[in-house]
Amino acid sequence: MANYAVGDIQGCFKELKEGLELINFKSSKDFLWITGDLINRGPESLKVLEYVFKIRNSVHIVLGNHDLHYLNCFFNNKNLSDEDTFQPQMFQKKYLRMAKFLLQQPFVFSKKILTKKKVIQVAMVHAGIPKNMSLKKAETLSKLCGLELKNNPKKNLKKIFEDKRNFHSIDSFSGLINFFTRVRVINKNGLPNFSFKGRKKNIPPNLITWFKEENKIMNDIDLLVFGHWAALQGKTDISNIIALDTGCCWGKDLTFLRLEDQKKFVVKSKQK
Ligand SMILES: [Mn+2]
Repeated sequence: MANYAVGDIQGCFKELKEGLELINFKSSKDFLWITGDLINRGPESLKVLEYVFKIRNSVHIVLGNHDLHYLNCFFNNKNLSDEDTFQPQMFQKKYLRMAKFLLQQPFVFSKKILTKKKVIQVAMVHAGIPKNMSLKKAETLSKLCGLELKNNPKKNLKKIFEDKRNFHSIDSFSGLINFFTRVRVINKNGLPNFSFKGRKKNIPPNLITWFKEENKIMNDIDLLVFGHWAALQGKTDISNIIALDTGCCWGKDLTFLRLEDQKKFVVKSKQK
């Protein structure tokens, strides 16, 4: 039995299947950790969603911004943008159970796993974790946000995208979800700046990556995996905070990480 984390799949179904073959993934005994953004931008979101749903008892998922965008379009009949690549069938009534399945997924997930030598605590988030947040606090807040979403998907999904007043407050429902699912850089007060999306070397002087300075959550865990920021090219320069989005839908790679020994397995993208 092994645990494999995979970075942002974003509808790249062929690469996902190739990677699962490469690691010899067996849904009867292994677990696949998915860092969020399962769908959108790539060509086969529907197939990815159906496949992940099929093996749902063997996956751990955290929600990403594209997953939330899909849910917002689904529950609020929002119009798609020109860049969205969802299949039209994904909005039919019969996909309600898959949309509901996605809606149940957390923003922060953690589990203890057994390596050759010891038990380690591993956590996963799509984009990042606020600085002064213990694992317990992050998971509790993730659960509370999830409950609000499930209680009123229409109203609260809309809030995540439209409550712009609170986007930069990690004390609010929409601000915290935006942090968990969209952060890349923060200011000196630990608050997110959502406009910068580039490479690490181009970060403006008043901003830093969310993981650069000490993060409280790292006192509680041995390893943190995240996705979302393809321009990092898998590099954080911190050995136990691992970036797994390597831009598969942009023609780069899909990266898998075996959590037990942190060995990486890489599949070349078939996208242009
Ligand atoms: Mn993302």
